[in-house]
Amino acid sequence: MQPTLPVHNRSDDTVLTPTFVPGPSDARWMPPALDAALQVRLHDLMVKARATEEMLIRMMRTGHGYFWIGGPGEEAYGAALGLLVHKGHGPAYDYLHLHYRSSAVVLAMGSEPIDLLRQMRSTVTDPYSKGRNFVNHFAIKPWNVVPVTPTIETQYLMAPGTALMQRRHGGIGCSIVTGGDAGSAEGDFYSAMNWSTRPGSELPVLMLVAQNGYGISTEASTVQNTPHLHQRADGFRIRNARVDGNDPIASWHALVEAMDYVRHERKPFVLQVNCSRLYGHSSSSGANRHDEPDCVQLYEKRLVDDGLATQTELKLVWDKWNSLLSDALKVVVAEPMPGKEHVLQHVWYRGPAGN
Ligand SMILES: Cc1ncc(C[n+]2csc(CCOP(=O)(O)OP(=O)(O)O)c2C)c(N)n1
Repeated sequence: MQPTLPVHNRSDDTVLTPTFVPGPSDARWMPPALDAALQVRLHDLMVKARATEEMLIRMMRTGHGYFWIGGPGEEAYGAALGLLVHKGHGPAYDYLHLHYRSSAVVLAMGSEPIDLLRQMRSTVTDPYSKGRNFVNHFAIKPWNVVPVTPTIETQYLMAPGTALMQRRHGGIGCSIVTGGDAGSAEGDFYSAMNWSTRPGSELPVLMLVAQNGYGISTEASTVQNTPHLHQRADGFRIRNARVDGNDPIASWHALVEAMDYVRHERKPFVLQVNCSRLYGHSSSSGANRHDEPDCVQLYEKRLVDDGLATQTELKLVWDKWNSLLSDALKVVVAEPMPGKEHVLQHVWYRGPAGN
């Protein structure tokens, strides 16, 4: 028997209107204007993601979860990306092949923080894996978010698969794939670029490489002979660019330019986003705070300097999300873990006890 989900107050302000409503011919992609309201909204979403990640780390430290890995430091470009996704189900919409630092992306798309807490604690109410996978491993079928894999970079080579379908389907939907700099040294990254550029069969894939300078404890400069990994795309004649991923405004504009190209030219684009890894690799390296540029702090200073927010208003945003997260934790700690009756659910096994 499936447990009944407890009622949880949803944070209604996370419900987003679609960035683009497809017309009969999917005429032209129209990203929303980055006006003052949207700049403030970007901050709200970045804090939503940061506060959620810091709660996940607290859960790991206090016995409400085991292993933590996540995205503090990737909120700026992540929030911008989440808002720009053409969100929906099926080939007319974007497919997302994300990695384990993509919390800001799915939270900006409208996911609820409580669901990340559920996966952190491995409760049966975890909507992404029913308590089977570790945190930040999303799978959201109604939004074409394909399951995040713990194996790094395999997602790069899956993206051309959904993009091939989208090429045949037509329209403006594209396949978006994110990953890290170390993983981009692996063969899947190069195979993905090759599959996306077969003459006459070019594919609408937006490939993002988050350059944080490390692969676990290995410095990037000891593995690849350039920090400008986007230039690897030159060899495949793929259009490419690099942006300060700690700057949500710059990231927004870079993403709009790249997406506009991929959606309408139906060809790939490689975008490198330089960002920080604020709590190290994962709980296996301690999940302690590192002294690197903090995109949320940088953006808050800018919002105040530009007269778009006051310190008091910024604090209210933090208070709102921290309070929502505390309430969410109280709900999640009371939820059940998977039982033996769940073992054969949602698996390929088709026997008497399966479904
Ligand atoms: C195929 C594969 N090889 C190795 C690993 C072990 N591993 C996990 S994370 C990681 C480093 C990834 O670094 P990077 O791609 O730069 O991403 P980051 O964690 O820095 O965001 C490695 C080697 C793995 N999970 N999968």
